Amino acid sequence: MTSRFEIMPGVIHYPGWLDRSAQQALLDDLRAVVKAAPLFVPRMPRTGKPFSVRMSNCGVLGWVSDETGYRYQPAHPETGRPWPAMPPRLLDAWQALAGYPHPPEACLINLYDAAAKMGLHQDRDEDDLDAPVLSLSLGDTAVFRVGGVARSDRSVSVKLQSGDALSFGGPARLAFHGIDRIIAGSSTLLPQGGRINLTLRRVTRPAG
Ligand code: MD6
Ligand code: FE
Repeated sequence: MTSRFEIMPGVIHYPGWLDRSAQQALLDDLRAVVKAAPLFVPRMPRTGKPFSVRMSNCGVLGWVSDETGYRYQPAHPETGRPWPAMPPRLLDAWQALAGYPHPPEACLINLYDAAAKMGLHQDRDEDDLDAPVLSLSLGDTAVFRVGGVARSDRSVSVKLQSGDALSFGGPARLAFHGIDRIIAGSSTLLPQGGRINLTLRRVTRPAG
């Protein structure tokens, strides 16, 4: 039985949801995913400024960002190949924690080095906002910040450690959030250090 902390209405933190062997197994799954769908550097809409994270995706859809905007698409932006299938382990996590009757369609994979951050943002590129976004963290601890639906709302920060899960939905589905910093050297999971964050999303509205 893992503990469950509701950080604010709709944001639920499950510290240590994956034990070390489950983290290792998931990492092995991800190595196969990025072999088929190599990490790429997303760019900001309009300016083309590169993100500080590298990313990839698995699932039937993947999130990409470049000069023309943010979007979901069925193929890798550089190889043109379909994204690899979502590993069953990720579907299991969704089943266990999302509380949503339809499967996720996209899993974003973000790789942070010690200097990477993620600015405050909302996840609003999905048509289905009834499903939560489910996040899993591997490797170095991150300082995650979450506020309200207005950028200026008060925010709180929580440390996400290797193996933690975070479900982000309901009244918080459009809350602003970001990663302030990575605590280098805080985990031994990734041989080169750094952090991987996975976010599972339902993108399209289910039929009916
Ligand atoms: C990260 N996470 O943890 C960035 N988005 O590296 C997110 O942007 C995020 O953790 C939506 C829901 C949960 C998240
Ligand atoms: Fe996000």
